[in-house]
Amino acid sequence: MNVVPAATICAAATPAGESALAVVRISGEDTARIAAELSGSPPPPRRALRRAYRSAEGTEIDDVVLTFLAGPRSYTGEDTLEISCHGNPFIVRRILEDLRRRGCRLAEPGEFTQRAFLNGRMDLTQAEAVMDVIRARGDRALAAAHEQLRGGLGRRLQGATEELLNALAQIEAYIDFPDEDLPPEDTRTISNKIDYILLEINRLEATGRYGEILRDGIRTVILGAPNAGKSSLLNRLVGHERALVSPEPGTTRDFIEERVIIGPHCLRLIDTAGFNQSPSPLEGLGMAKTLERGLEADLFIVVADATESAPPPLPAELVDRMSPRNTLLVINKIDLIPSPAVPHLSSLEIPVGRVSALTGAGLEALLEKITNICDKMAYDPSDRVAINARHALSLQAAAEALKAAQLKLTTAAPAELLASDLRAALDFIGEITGRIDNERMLDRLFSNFCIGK
Ligand SMILES: Nc1nc2c(ncn2[C@@H]2O[C@H](COP(=O)(O)OP(=O)(O)OP(=O)(O)O)[C@@H](O)[C@H]2O)c(=O)[nH]1
Ligand SMILES: [Mg+2]
Repeated sequence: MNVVPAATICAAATPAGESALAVVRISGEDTARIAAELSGSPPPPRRALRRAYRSAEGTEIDDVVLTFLAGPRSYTGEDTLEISCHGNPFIVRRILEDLRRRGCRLAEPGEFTQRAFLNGRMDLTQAEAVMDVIRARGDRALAAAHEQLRGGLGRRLQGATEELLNALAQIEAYIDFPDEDLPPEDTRTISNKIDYILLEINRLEATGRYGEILRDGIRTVILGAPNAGKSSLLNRLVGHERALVSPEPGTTRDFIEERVIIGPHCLRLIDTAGFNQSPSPLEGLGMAKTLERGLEADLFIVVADATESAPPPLPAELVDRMSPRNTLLVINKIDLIPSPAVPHLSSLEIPVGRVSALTGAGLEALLEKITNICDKMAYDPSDRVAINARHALSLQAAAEALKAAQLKLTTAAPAELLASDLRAALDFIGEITGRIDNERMLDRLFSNFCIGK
């Protein structure tokens, strides 16, 4: 691997604020020199050295641990130095100032990872997975992020890429003879290859819905009649008094959102305004927002009041979207009526939970029921990958190019036009792993990273 000498960058790798430790990282061509200056002699790689950190002017800044990693066996592929100091933002600032005086410049967001990508330490999907690992909330999200970090998506795309290259090679042979048609057996094998790639693209595209759920959490709306105990249930699930609760119907007007981990899943719980038969104008606004949220929800938790016999008054648009796979009916206030009747919600068999949001009775069983539904809708680790929106766009474009190629095969179009469709598909797939570089896309992608990563 060829690592191009690059300016030496420095940044705090840990967040600002007081903490036990903070880490400052340096990477680039002057790192070995700076590491030697700080430790008193050229440092042995991969060894933790305890030193007094003295600024270039000789002021003692902190007692630190230096770890030198020689390129290419480092995160960025370049010589890298990690400085662990006390977690004091003032110390971190002084160290960064000193490093700048020694020839470093402050890193841009994501620049360490960008270098790792540019130096061939990881492909683009792995670089994106770094952010997914940092942001993962919940075991499933973490499993998917780690799989992608290990190169799982890149490997899946490798198969499709090789098939495409084979098909292209088969066609190239005919490009130089424009008068000759592709023989029928070649047309058939190329068409089969394209079908196979389209199938693989379809499979990958299907994992996109997991991607969103994993990265943002399962959008869960809590619905029901006013006063059913929706906000009380939200508070129980998040474990603190997040939403206002009162005996007055119509307490919640605006929706309230809170993330919560249930089993291996991360849920974005959204408490909403109750649906009321004859709302005031303000309640009407709240209900319109509830409907809007409901239409884009992944999971519905419908709260029914055990003391009410009428079914929860929900708009038909929402009931139509409800099924046993995405809805849980929760009968609340079982402290008042221990064996309540189950109200009719939908013609489908919706699973039912019974709780008292007031006393907490039935909460464990309810959490289990929520987990069971989420297990089926969330990323299944056996799928190995869960693509993101950027990957989906490139896959879609690749599929379109491949379909255009299929059409050309059926109309016996010139081999050259066919080849150009396949090359386009290859480029779109290459965009995903970063084999095809597109500077603007790279800048946009890495600017989403934190500084120091
Ligand atoms: N006995 C009993 N009371 C409950 C229970 N859950 C909620 N309540 C009471 O029911 C009333 C309404 O509770 P909220 O949680 O505000 O109900 P909500 O569905 O959010 O109501 P709106 O926001 O007005 O639509 C409050 O007085 C709660 O204390 C329960 O399990 N048992
Ligand atoms: Mg409420």
